[in-house]
Amino acid sequence: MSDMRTLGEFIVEKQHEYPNASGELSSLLSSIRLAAKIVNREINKAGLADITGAFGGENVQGEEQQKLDVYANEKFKAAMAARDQVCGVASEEEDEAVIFDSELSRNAKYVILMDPLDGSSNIDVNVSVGTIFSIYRRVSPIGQPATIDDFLQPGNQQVAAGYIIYGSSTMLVYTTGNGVHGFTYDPSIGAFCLSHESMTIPEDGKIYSINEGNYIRFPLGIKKYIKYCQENVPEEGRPYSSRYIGSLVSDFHRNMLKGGIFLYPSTAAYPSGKLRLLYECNPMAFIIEQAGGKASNGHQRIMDIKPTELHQRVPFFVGSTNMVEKTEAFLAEFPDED
Ligand code: P6P
Repeated sequence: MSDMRTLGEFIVEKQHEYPNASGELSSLLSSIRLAAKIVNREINKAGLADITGAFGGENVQGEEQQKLDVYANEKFKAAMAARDQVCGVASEEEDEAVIFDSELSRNAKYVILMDPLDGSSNIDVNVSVGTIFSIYRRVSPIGQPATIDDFLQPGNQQVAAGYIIYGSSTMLVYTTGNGVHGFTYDPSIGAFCLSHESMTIPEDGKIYSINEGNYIRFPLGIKKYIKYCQENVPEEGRPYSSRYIGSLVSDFHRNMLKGGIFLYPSTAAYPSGKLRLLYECNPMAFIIEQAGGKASNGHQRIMDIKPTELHQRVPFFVGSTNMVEKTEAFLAEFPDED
């Protein structure tokens, strides 16, 4: 139930938790809030406006760009640039990191990495999509242009992360390392209102989310885990449920509220896994850990992985701690033959 505290009020209220906060991170989160409102408006019109369907381009992943992908990317970049809070942006939709080189941007303390519209192929079929963002303090000297090292930091260095889910209602969920808080957009007042303070994920669950169409090439341990879910009947007698939307933010959000696990292992098409470490796995890992859950690549904590390239992919297992640990146990017990 919303208590009518808006996201803006909440950010200011929590700012005191950072003794040396200069308000820049708060201002950056406000920019994200603005861009989210703009993108939300366009998504809600998608069925009506000529903005659905393919844009005709491809992103660095070789994936066909949907018009709203490009639109969302431009709006979030513009919101960041407008207020000079970041010295650079890395995006799924940009081959290279975008370095802002104005006088003010060179003095900015933060960089942001984002998937501006995750799951966008679902837009035309009216399935929820999302924006994912990850914020770091730069490691390069202030006053200079950002460098690639600012973006290739391990997830354990994040200062904030969050997602916006454009669904039956639009929500913004974020963490700055002091719990996870969810805000539901009220279009009648144009504000995100606190609706889920201090979100936590149950340490166990009965939902597993995986694209079983890739089963044949899953690692043996994953095949064993899936069979475990299908054959094992928890004490309560209810079997596990398979729920997979094909939109990471949607599957993640449902599992966080109800308990569950999302799995994207290595597959034939994606030998290193499909999801990107920097702007999908790390932010979701930060959020899930702050909510009491776990995120790994099957044998290592996601946020401890040292990135080597901007768009690198990793196997991704995220959700209720007991379920992630069960998956890791199966992968350890049944390692694939090399
Ligand atoms: P598949 C969307 O393209 C995405 O990046 C995630 O949002 C989603 O979880 C995953 O890919 C779906 O991939 O191979 O199952 O269609």
